[in-house]
Amino acid sequence: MPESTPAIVQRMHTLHALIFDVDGTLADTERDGHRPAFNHAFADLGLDWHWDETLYGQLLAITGGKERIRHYAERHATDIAARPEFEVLVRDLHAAKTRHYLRLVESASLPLRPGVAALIQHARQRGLRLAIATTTTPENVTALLHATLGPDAPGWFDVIGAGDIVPNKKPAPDIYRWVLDRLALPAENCLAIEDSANGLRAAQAAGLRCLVTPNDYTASEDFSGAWQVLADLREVDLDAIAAPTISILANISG
Ligand code: XBP
Ligand code: MG
Repeated sequence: MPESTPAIVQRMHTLHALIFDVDGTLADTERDGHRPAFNHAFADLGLDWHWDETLYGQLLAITGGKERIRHYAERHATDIAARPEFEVLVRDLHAAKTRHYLRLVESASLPLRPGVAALIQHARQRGLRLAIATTTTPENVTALLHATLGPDAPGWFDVIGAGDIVPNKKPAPDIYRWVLDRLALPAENCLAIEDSANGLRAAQAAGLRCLVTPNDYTASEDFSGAWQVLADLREVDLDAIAAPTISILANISG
């Protein structure tokens, strides 16, 4: 063999876990769930704020409900944002909103998106581990899983990473790194499933391949670098996803 034949160093990766985003991925929760819950909370606390579908779509650029309230007030209600007790108001608004959202979820008015339940069941049958990495409040996750997949469903997920458990929300990678750490798995053995550019960026920054299933609010976003972009999870070929992949680590000249 010629002296300078490069040795190709390869590494096989097998899929061990699926890491699901929640809002917009598991279910279309934003327009008809979180948005009316915010509006009910504004009314409860005597504010004349109203987030219609168009405005809410713009506000979704800001992840995290408390962060979204703060962002809105600092631009559209500066007098209120300037109050010394503004942070107390944000906390009270978000607590009220979460109560309204949980009632909506528990009324089973937010179904899973197509293909989600089947993929979760198929992944469990194949012995893949499941996890959640979301910006939303933890009790919103368990309530949605309970309402759509039954009381045992939260226990199917080895790790549920949600909300304020990390300092920086998506598109920062914090929540995905937190979940990978608790799964005790390297990123290359996992696949993230997202609906938005913020979520894709967070997964990418954590070194994860990311499958994107856009929804009405995110359809026009930039999904550059996504591993796959599918209309919904009915199109997922789990056999293809779970097949070992090879990455070329280096070409080392002899
Ligand atoms: C979506 C979000 C969340 C929800 C509102 O989370 O950004 O903030 O819009 O939920 P993801 P909270 O797509 O990561 O699931 O009010 O509880 O934050
Ligand atoms: Mg999402």
